[in-house]
Amino acid sequence: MDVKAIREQFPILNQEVNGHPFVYLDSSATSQKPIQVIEAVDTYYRSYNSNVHRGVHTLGTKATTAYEGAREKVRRFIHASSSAEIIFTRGTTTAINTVATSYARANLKAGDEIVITPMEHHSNIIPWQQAAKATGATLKYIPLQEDGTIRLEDVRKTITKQTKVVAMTHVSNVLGTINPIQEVASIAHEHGAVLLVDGAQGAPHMKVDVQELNCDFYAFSGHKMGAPTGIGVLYGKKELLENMEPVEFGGEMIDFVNLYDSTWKELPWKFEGGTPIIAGAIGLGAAIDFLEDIGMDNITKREEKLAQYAMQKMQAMDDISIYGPEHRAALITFNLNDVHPHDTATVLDAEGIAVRAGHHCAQPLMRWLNVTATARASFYLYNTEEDVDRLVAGLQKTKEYFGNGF
Ligand code: 7TS
Repeated sequence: MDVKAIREQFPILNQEVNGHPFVYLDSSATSQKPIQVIEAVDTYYRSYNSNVHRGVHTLGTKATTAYEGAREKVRRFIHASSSAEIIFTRGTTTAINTVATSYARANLKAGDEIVITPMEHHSNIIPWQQAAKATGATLKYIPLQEDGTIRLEDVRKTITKQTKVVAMTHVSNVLGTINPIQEVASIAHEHGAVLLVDGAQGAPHMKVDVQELNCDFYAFSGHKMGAPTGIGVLYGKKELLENMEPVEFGGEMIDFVNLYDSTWKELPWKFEGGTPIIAGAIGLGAAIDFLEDIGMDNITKREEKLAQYAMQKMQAMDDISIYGPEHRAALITFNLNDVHPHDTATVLDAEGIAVRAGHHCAQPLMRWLNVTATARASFYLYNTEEDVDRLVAGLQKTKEYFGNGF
């Protein structure tokens, strides 16, 4: 993988921030966008902007072909068996809410259980809290090991015959833990439960084969994989989606509308009420082409190497706490002891280095870690060893700046 050539595709990286060459280490929040994606969106607006699935005019047909073509690219990207199983959403959050509203509320009753983990992003906790409140179901948690992983024996103990839904992140946005989705899917299915996977931090970084994982739902966001904000995907097994009610009603999603009742279009359109996210979907299609040209396995290997390099360098520092397991995705959540993470992020920003500080939308996990906030450096295919060296130098500077206590 030629990282230099890849970096040239990301114009935003080629700038100075606060007088220093820019280092972007916040891709878990949102990734930067390659020129191919920017141009695909630009071309749509400049030359064939039209609504989709309507009339017969030439530009409208071209827009429809591009929009539906993007759906087919997503299908191929996650190895779904049919494009009817690919629903465009606003992002991971909307995708999870769709399942928690439509599937869960129709299928759960008092006494049933929803099983999740304490490492979930708020987007994969709150929709289930709300579904539990609405249905009388109980929300249960698979315990975490000290290193921030889960054990399959605990998964087996937590999931019971009462469990109807298991929802779990593919990759933790804080710990970098990669969960054993295929095994969890088997355990869920043995008990008659469905498994929803939050793929927000999975799909951008590794090959996803939803048939091999055998998950029932897989949710992810385009903006974390080079595409624009405002576009995401809900994958669902056809037989489940077919039996689910839409959550948004209006134009686009209907078949016949009578005065007092209506019928829905077939999959996937019954879940896409209103004018869809046309430019976003076209941008996502371009992002998938870009990632597939490089190869998802190459991206994963490269990120593993970079994560190892960063871990070695950061573990060698004094007065640093690093959270999460040794084997991890390409992100490192940490605290410099005695320095507030917002201070760390501010000093790094003055050095032109962007990291995230805060609770990372995972307050229950912060409580489990016994911290209120952390700093996080997260990597993507355009990051280099030099970026890691700049981060480490910036952290040394932070320690000098906040000298006391070291
Ligand atoms: N699930 C996980 C695991 C995430 O990391 C995120 C976003 C979401 C769900 C929500 O995605 P959205 O596109 O619907 O907002 N994570 C982060 C993050 O780690 N920092 O900023 C956003």
